[in-house]
Amino acid sequence: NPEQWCRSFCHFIGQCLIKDFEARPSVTHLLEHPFIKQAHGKDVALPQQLAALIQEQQDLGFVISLASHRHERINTRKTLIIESSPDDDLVNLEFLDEVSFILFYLTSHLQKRYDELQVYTYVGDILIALNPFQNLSIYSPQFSKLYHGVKRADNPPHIFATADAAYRGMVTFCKDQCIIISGESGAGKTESAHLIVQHLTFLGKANNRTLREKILQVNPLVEAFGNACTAINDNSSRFGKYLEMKFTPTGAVIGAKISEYLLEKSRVIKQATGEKNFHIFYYIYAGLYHQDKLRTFRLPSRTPPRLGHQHCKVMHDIVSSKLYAEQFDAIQECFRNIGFTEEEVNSVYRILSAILNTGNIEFASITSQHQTDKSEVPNSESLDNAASLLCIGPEELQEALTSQCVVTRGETIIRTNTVDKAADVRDAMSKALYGRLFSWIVNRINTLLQPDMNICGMNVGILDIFGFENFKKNSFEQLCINIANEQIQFYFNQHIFALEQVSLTNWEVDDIESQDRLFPQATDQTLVDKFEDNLRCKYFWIPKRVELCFGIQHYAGKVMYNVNGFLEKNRDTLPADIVVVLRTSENKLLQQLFSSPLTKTGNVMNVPMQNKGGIILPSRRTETMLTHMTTVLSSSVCLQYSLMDLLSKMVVGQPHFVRCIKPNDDRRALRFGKERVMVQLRYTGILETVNIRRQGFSHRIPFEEFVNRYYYLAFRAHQMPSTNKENVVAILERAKLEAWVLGKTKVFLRYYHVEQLNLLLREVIARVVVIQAFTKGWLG
Ligand code: AOV
Ligand code: MG
Repeated sequence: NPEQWCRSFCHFIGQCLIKDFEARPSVTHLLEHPFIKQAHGKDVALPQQLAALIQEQQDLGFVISLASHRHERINTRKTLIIESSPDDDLVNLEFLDEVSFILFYLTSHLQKRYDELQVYTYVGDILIALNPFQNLSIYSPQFSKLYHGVKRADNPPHIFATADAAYRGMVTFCKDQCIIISGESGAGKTESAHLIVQHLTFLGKANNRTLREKILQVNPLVEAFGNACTAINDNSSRFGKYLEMKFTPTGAVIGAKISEYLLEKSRVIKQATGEKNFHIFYYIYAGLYHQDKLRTFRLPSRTPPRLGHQHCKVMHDIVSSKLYAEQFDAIQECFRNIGFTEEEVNSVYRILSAILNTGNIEFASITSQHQTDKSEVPNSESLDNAASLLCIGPEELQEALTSQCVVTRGETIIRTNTVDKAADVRDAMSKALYGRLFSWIVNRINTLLQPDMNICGMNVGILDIFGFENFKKNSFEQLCINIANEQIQFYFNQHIFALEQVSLTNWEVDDIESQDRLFPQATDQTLVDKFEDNLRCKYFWIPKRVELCFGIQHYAGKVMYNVNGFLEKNRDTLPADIVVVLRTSENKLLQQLFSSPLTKTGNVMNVPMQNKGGIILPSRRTETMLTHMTTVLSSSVCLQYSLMDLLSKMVVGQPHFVRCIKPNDDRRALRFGKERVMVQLRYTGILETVNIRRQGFSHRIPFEEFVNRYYYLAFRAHQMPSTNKENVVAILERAKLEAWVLGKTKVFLRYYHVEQLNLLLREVIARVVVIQAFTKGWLG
């Protein structure tokens, strides 16, 4: 059988070449290989097909991909295949042994699918999503219908199928679910999150159309404020977002709630070259310009510096861009639909305009005989504008910017600010205004979309955070972002590879009081010194020749960080004088923003995800970066923010994973960078995942829980069988499942067992409902 021969031949080559493989042998190399020579020598003719292929192709990947020829499929580059195949699931592939070889094989497999526009692939119950970088026609309502409540294997893989599984899980078991989307910057997390919300609103049959529209507008609204154009992604999320959709026990959608995590506020005052401020600033500037309202909002007709670098050009781009003005209209529509009052929206615009004006306030030093460290605002136009928009007195604002009250031993002393210090206070004020405004919008949305308190609901949560980043210059923001990603990867590992350990009791809270550990006298240099003295870890190093830098080997790659401004960014303080003056505002919204107690982050307290002083560490020391990272940071800089708070909240829900992969860095459609994909597959641990999904028992369910969940399958509703081993077996046999294992207290199941059981259960329940409805009608 030539095909079989071909397969074992490839397998054998693979085995032989594993070692050379890292060096990426060329075709000539390959033909030179002793094994092939030997094969020729023995007159073993290479199958023509294979020989031709080796000649033709420039790398080993194609030899390997030959092995997957058994699923010969027509190349339907333009037409979409609505038909499932064994290729859909990596678990069905053969040759899973040596790491590099297999990774290459998997990559080739994904490439083949990508070329056919099959961007989704399963690894068991985990979804891999390749970014298509073009619009696909597979997200219409017809597709939502196609993926509604059917067996997963009936359709090709799809993000809707993952949303459907989460929804089914929630309705069938009355258990909260969460969908965790990961991947590097620009991989497609945010788009995936939108698609999931779209499908869930479809499934949740929002009876009133308004609620459905409201929910669909939550993401665009918060993203206008929290996303921005970066060097990697034009619509990059600059905050982490956990969106919970709330449902009734029967699965009707009744509301939503968002939690925000760690907004990159520093972007308000400064952006790296080629990057932009948050979208909303451009939207309102263009929108108000076209409505001829710049003056009403006291916006200067020359571009405020916070919108970009080269003023004239940027100015021209903003006002001539139809897109920005359209987005402005869309955002206004979102505000209105979700239920914000006109007064509130107006206040939001005033605060945004005030932030832009604040950026134009400049300081000059006053040198008198006695004092040299005093500053003033020589041109008061911007200051007056900002004060007027914020409804506060301009003198009071100037005073708060240029001086500070210090209370020592019961006495109040006024200290003047230098020019630099005044500029810092100005920037801290802008950041605080924006951060609090953002939190307020999020909280307001939550109030407006809160379900009726009397309904005891369940939810599906969707986690979409900023992806792993590695720029030419990386700072504190990148460190926070990359650590958050380490934490998600860690959570994934915990869940997939050590499922039985994931319970809150196995986690210990390490009481690191971050506030106490801040060193008041520290500078950026002492920070590096501290790192150097305290860190002996192979994942961390300080380069010899570059000053104020350190490097970290993250799970997703090496990143060099520049320590400039690290400590200040971590402290993120807002002078009390500013709070005092902002509290005098006559604007209701502004009063609200600054009435709640201050936190270190300058954000409003009731944001649930800010770290409450503790970082959760896994009790068992693992080899993952995370453990090292938390140690690195807690012993030195003490990062204030931990995503683990959020994750620990989520472990109570059943997780579903979506792993987004970026096929190229040029954002080009249909371009598959083999090397790029392979690296991502490697660091996300895809191979281990394939293996564990293939061999392992992904679900370990205690007998009691199992019987309570599935007794309908083998017993009558009123029977209430006892929750023992025998009844577990009875149910498993009735469901005709094979290859399960019984432990002392738990039954060990593979991921597809659970899928089958759930499907059967749904059918039984559906029958019961029909019978009930029938008898009801008959009786009544
Ligand atoms: P990210 O959320 O993972 O990056 P996005 O979801 O913003 O990435 O995706 C980046 C871009 O890829 C989008 O703007 C789209 O142009 C394209 N894209 C992604 N998914 C799809 C899809 N399913 N169909 C069509 N185009 C898509 V970051 O937020 O930067 O980590 O911080
Ligand atoms: Mg995003």
